[in-house]
Amino acid sequence: MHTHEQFMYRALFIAQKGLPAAMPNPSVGAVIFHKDTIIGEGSTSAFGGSHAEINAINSVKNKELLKESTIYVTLEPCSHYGKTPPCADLIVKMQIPNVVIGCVDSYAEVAGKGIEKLKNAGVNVIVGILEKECINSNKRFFTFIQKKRPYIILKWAESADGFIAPTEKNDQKPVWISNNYSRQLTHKWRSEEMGILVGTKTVLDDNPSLTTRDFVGKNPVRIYLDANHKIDTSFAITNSESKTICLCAEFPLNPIDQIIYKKIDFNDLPAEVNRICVEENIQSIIIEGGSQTLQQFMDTELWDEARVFKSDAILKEGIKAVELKNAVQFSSQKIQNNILTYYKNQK
Ligand code: AOF
Ligand code: ZN
Repeated sequence: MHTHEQFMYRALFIAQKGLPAAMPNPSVGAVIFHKDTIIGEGSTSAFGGSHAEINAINSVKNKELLKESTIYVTLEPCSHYGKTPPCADLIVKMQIPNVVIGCVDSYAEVAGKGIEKLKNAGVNVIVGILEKECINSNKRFFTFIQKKRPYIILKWAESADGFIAPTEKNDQKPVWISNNYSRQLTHKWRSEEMGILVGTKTVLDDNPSLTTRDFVGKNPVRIYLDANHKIDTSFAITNSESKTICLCAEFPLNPIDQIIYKKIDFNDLPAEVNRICVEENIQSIIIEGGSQTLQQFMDTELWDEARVFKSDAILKEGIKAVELKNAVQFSSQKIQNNILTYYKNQK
């Protein structure tokens, strides 16, 4: 006998394929089960494309079988006319008698109306199978809608003795930065988020491009802090490789062509960054330094995940690494260069 959980796990697995291309739309997985066979599957297409239910239904060869099937979906089928017609209507039209849903959609246009539509049409509906996992599979989407801020990932590398970088006089290059594996992984991580943010000092010291050049993936929107316009066109972050936003205290006298300038209050940095992200529809950001910027987010509790490369190197002195607060350690995988993942310990 199969359980609802087994099919929902499969739907969750399929849903992963849709990210990051579907963002800021959530990625959903749909599995259609008939008697003892899975007859159709689908995930959300790239942003603006079709929803998971349509893709799954389209993949079924014999549409007659739908009338005796169960469709498993990780998210409540939509009830609104967005870029596509409502999935709930399609399910009713195809006469699928059973719908098993992972979690309710918080998006105001849907928010239970999809379930209502199905029930009103006489469909059997079960809600809440692997609910936590389904919400987590679209953590960026749910954070953005429910908390009105982006999902925030803090990322840094630190030495075994807790330094984020050597001091200037001790100009030893940190070993993890030259490591191919960690660099590629960092670029993969960048491709998974809609935005990437760094402070002024990081741009001045490291001259980063903040692109995904070592991984096939989309460049996130670059956001850099530059209160007093110290960063000129000699820095890679100002090139035209991706959309770039400069957060400043006053608009510049000589703006750089391709940069979008946003005035913010630097006394309230995390809240201001969130405001700009909401304005620009940036659903998630990865913050890659420096330590001061990272610490400000950590201290105000406006963060969701911290990914820390822990090196074996001993630096003895340098810039102190970020102090973790309210964090639960999630994983320590030696095989992955000692990457530690923390999640905020929700109150
Ligand atoms: C579904 N199945 O696979 C996804 C859903 O602009 P649209 O038409 O693409 O609609 C976007 C909204 O639809 C999005 O905010 C979310 O509420 C829901 N996403 N719904 O039935 C899917 N991705
Ligand atoms: Zn839909």
